Amino acid sequence: MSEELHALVVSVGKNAAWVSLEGEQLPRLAQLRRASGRRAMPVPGDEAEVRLLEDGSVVVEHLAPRRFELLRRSVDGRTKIMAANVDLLVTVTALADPPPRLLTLDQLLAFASLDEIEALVVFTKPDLGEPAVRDALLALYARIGYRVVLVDPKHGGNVDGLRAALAGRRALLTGNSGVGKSSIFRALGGEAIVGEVSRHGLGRQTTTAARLYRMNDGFLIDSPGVNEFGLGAVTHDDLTRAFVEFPQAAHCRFTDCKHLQEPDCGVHAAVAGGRIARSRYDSYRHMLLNPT
Ligand SMILES: Nc1nc2c(ncn2[C@@H]2O[C@H](COP(=O)(O)OP(=O)(O)O)[C@@H](O)[C@H]2O)c(=O)[nH]1
Ligand SMILES: [Mg+2]
Ligand SMILES: [Zn+2]
Repeated sequence: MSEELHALVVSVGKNAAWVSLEGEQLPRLAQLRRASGRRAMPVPGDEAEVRLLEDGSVVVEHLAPRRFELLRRSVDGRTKIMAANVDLLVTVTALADPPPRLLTLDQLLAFASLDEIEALVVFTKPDLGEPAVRDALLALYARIGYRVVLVDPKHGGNVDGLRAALAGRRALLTGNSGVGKSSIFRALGGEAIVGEVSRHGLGRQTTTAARLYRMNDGFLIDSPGVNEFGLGAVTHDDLTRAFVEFPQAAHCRFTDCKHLQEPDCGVHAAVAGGRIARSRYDSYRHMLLNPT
């Protein structure tokens, strides 16, 4: 006798995956079937049918079709699936320590826009940052149209506000190392599960593999780092659309304007007139000229 159950994939190793069974707090280690050579590798966020064997071991039988795949692209056109079924990309930026790196933030927002996934802009470490910088950044991204949340996960400031913004969402934390992603994950309750995973022997993998925490109807994934998120080769057209305030603020003389040296460029005029932030233009220019 064995039982077939619904599970969420938490973290994936070479031949096994940690899965969270419906109604259970702690993830279990599950074997991946090897029978078929072209079985799909699970990724965090996958929904799976698993079989619970009499001896207590778990086998992944079947992966449900994915509603969404978060892809890492490289310039040579290769892709890697980072996570499945995510519906919210949470960009985490510290106001200090490390200093805010707006290029990373803008890259992640463009990534979300090109992948047609909603983004939430989170700033951390308000206790360490300059109030003026904080206010300017909150205003800048809110004006573009993003939902912005300020949180201090270390001291518990506005954790409830962030929890409300994530309610029912299948969210992925992204951002540079040290900005507070794992602190957010813990502040929202993810620690117990991660702790148990390491205790059961995931070992070193906990630092590199993405980790998932079930939250009400949704989930939260703590990702290893932003370096994993390449945009690949992207055209100036796509990039202009991904910087969502550009098409609204600008009308260029040439329809194929790259907003670099062209005459009568509406984007340049909007930057000069303060309708597009210089930092956003700098990010656009950097991304266009240095594809990752
Ligand atoms: N002062 C302060 N420190 C924070 C805050 N959030 C995180 N930290 C600290 O920043 C460091 C890096 O946090 P961590 O969550 O590991 O960042 P991650 O690399 O993005 O996962 C840790 O020492 C945290 O305690 C915050 O809001 N204020
Ligand atoms: Mg971390
Ligand atoms: Zn232009």
